Amino acid sequence: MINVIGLGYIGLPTALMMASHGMEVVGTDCSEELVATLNEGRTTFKEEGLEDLFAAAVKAGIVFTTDYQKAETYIVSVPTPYDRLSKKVDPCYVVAAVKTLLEVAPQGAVCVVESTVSPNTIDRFVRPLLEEAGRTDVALAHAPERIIPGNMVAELLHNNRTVGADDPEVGKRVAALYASFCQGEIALTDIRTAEMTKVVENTFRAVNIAFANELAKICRVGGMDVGEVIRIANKHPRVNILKPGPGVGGHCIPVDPWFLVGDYPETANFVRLALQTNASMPEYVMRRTREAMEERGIADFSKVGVYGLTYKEDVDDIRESPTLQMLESMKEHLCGHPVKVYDPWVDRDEVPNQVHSMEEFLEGLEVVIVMVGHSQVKGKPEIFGDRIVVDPRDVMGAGENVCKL
Ligand code: SAJ
Repeated sequence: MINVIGLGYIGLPTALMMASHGMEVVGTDCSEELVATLNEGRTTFKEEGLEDLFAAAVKAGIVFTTDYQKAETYIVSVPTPYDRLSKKVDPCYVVAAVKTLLEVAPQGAVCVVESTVSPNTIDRFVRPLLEEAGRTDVALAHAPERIIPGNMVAELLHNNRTVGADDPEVGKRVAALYASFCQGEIALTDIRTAEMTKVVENTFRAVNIAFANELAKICRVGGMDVGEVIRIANKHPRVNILKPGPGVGGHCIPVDPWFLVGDYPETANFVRLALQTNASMPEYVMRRTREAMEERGIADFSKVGVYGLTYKEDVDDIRESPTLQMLESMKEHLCGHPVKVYDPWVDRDEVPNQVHSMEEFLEGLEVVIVMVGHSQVKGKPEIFGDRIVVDPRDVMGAGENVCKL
């Protein structure tokens, strides 16, 4: 039996995938509310293909509970926040999960950590737990997740994966488990290397986006179209620059690279600068909006609305979203009058002055900042009528009223 610990954005699809591929799976989460929702037959977030996968897993007999089980294999997929001051990974949830599973794990069980951790976290914080509990019979492995929100189900099936283990035989057993649904290649390595590759992958993306964002600023000063520059440069067979935008959000790309900076402050200079560049973008969009307003003689910020609250298009996740970052920096400029915000993917009230329909949103607005290119508006500037559209993601197409980064 497999006990998946943590049923969030990664644990839930993973548990469902395993159950729907014939494995006996129990999903455990500390949130009674979340477990109750799943047991009522409802998924806890929106994701392409998740409903069908959920139905297949329920049919196959998946169980959701708050209790840890006696299982041959544990998959730990709990959050790993970072400490905002030290920038280091905070392994408290992983530690708590492993401590609890050790209380019930049978002899020789395998504990696979899927949560993203920085290199050495397992050696420093998890391995000692086994020793303290007198449970060195439990084998450790690390199989960092790689799936992208918005395409999680397809990526679970097709992405290559990494499995790090102390014992190559354990590595092979864990790889065989993933291979029952994963059609990608599964690389076997040791635990530290697996930890490092995960952080490196997200750091690579953060650095590439930072380069694109810096190019956007350079092109603005130099009077060039950054979109066209990148499009043409990317025709080179060895160049692949990502897209500039209003900042970088989500729980991974703006967070994981800090683990390297936190652990290697003397050496990770380039990474630090990339993160700072990305973090400067929401404020940059604000300034760009002011410029666009000044050019058209608009001074009143109550005429400005922000479209999009999630960290990227067509997902409902708002963690670390550029919009939240921008609203925070706007507070100073707005003297306590929050701008109107609308996101069709976010039903719940998350920020002040959030509205829940496009009609209500557009009423009285002269300027719309499109922070997220949801399919609802992508390529459809007519939705915003003759309003000024600030378009930091370059998703609205060309238009007299459209202002790019
Ligand atoms: N973004 C840009 N420009 C781009 C691409 C993205 O500004 O060209 C922004 C997005 O709008 C968003 C942020 O970056 O705000 C991050 O989004 P993303 O789509 O790049 O990545 P995530 O955070 O959804 O998922 C990443 C993925 N990592 C890599 O592609 C290396 C995913 O495979 C990981 O599983 C995930 O992090 C994770 O959980 O670690």
